[in-house]
Amino acid sequence: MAFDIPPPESCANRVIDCCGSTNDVARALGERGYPHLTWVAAREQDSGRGRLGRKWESMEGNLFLSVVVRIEDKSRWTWVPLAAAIAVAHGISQFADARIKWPNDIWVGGAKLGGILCEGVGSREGSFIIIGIGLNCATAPEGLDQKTVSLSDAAGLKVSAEDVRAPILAALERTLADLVENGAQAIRHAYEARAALTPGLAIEWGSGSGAVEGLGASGELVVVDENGSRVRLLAEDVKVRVVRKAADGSLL
Ligand code: BT5
Repeated sequence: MAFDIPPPESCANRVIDCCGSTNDVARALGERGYPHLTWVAAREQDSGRGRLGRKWESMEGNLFLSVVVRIEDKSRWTWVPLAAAIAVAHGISQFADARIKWPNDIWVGGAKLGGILCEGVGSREGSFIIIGIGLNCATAPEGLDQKTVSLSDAAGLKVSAEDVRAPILAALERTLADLVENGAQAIRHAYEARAALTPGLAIEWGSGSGAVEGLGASGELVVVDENGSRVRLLAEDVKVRVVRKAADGSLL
């Protein structure tokens, strides 16, 4: 079943019953000029999406949250996905010790707990970014091409979308303010403290394989490929898979 986008006035800073994708509802809010950090969440989402047209399995009881982000200095924009991931990890820290799998996955124990989809929008009201956060609070989907986990299972107690929404929004406000005021360095340090793809880890991406070096100047993942060449992976382009760990930083 497809849902029409509800009137924006009835969605701003609210939990709505259902929609196709909360990112589309937030986009409509942004296009109407709603300010920085306006959010919308849905109890049900029937066309949740990930990057590159992938599907986001959206089961009832999980968090589907999208936020309008207005940051004037566009040189900061490439850091917004990592800032969002840091905010999610901090926002759920009372329930789980989450890692960030570059660029946008939230991992617990090597399984995917959540994902973030950032979309840039140009509009007459000014350009903005939509941060879309999907988090398996109650239930994780089964039978996917990667391991998944729910926050309730990770925490060993029932955790609802209501329990995490406000802490995540508060952490997002702090992290984005940090990015605006202090620049990428603040985000880089917070990311490194929670990075799942640590230096030396052997990974594969769309067209190659190599070892992780770290983050580049724009938040891209710098890797050294099999030929010893440095390659810069951009968040919008790649799906990264861990192969196995190289303790000395070399390829295995
Ligand atoms: C993401 O994409 O991880 C970003 C997901 C963002 C979802 C939120 S929900 C609120 C807002 N509204 C939307 O429509 N989207 C955002 P990506 O890196 O492309 O990962 C997609 C992959 O994750 C899929 O191909 C599956 O392998 C896996 N996956 C799908 N649903 C999952 C789930 N519920 N839990 C864990 N993994 C999932």
